[in-house]
Amino acid sequence: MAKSLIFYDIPGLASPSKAWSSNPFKARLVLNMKGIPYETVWVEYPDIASLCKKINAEPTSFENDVPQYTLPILQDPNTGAVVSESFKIARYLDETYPSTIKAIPDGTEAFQEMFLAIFGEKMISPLIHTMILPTVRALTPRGAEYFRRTREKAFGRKLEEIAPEGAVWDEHWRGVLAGLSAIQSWIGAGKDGKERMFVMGDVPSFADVVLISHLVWLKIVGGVDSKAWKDLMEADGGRWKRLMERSEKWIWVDKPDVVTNPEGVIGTVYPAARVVFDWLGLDNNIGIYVRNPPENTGHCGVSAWHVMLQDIQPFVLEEFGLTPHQHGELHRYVTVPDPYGGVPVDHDGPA
Ligand SMILES: N[C@@H](CCC(=O)N[C@@H](CS)C(=O)NCC(=O)O)C(=O)O
Repeated sequence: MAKSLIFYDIPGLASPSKAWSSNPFKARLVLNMKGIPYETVWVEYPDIASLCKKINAEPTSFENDVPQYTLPILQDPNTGAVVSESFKIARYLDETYPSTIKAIPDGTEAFQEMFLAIFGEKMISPLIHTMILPTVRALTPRGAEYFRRTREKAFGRKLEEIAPEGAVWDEHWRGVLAGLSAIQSWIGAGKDGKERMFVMGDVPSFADVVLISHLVWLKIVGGVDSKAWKDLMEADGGRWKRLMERSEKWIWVDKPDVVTNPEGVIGTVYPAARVVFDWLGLDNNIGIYVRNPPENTGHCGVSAWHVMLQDIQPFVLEEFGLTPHQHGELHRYVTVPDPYGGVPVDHDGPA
């Protein structure tokens, strides 16, 4: 992969990364799971339509014959493609980068679409009602003005009147929890009685991305101290809490994630490396730090993509086999105590 992809997302103020929105998060999670390098371009709500016309991005729907433009959009300088809509982005990435984990595993296209549709029917209305106020409060002033104007027109009411705190909000919130419980009852446990973490079992797919991205939205705009988030973390026997914990490694924005194991920090894992670790089934049990020859100034980020897939993967396989290994077993390889040359790295989470 020669060039980094360009990912268009809507900025907010509720997190340092600016990301908050569930629809862009769906495509972002797919990119992160696949380990495909990209850079985010932040586009305010009122600028989305003009951006789309400029880069020839297709509208995602029509209202009274008027094209409606939405984010996320992905632009791929390697192929010239401009793709609107998160599910289409997932399909494009599966087809164009076939050596990465599939968001839509073969034969599941109809299932994934049906999951999206049923999630929309069960969840979107109660989610929008309960989250509309926290969302407008989490936007930039320009975004908030646009969001308020367009949503108040659509609902024919002030945002404050859509789901006022108290009985009305509570009823919509019960709808969110009931919808999630129904989904949990479908996923349930495998034949062995063990909890199925992902909709299809052990392997995440677009259906999980839909669930995770909405949980991320609730977490960011609602806040971890909100009643909603606390309820969610306890709902369905802690099942959504465990899903969030398992997914943490994919929830990041233009940043490397940092891997630790019980024996200590092994290294910093960039998106490209994540592909290899996932492919090997090593999860978070190993990390590798790679410098880009000849200048030796780079790291295993965007430009080391080919290196990671073609060279590092066979090397790791040959050296360590397919079973997870611990830090001590890597002692003969030089460790890199300070991979960023003085830039502090937070080993408890993304730097
Ligand atoms: N089905 C689309 C939905 C995209 C969508 O609705 N995006 C919203 C942000 S979450 C948007 O861009 N809205 C533009 C507007 O309200 O003008 C997808 O998954 O990409």
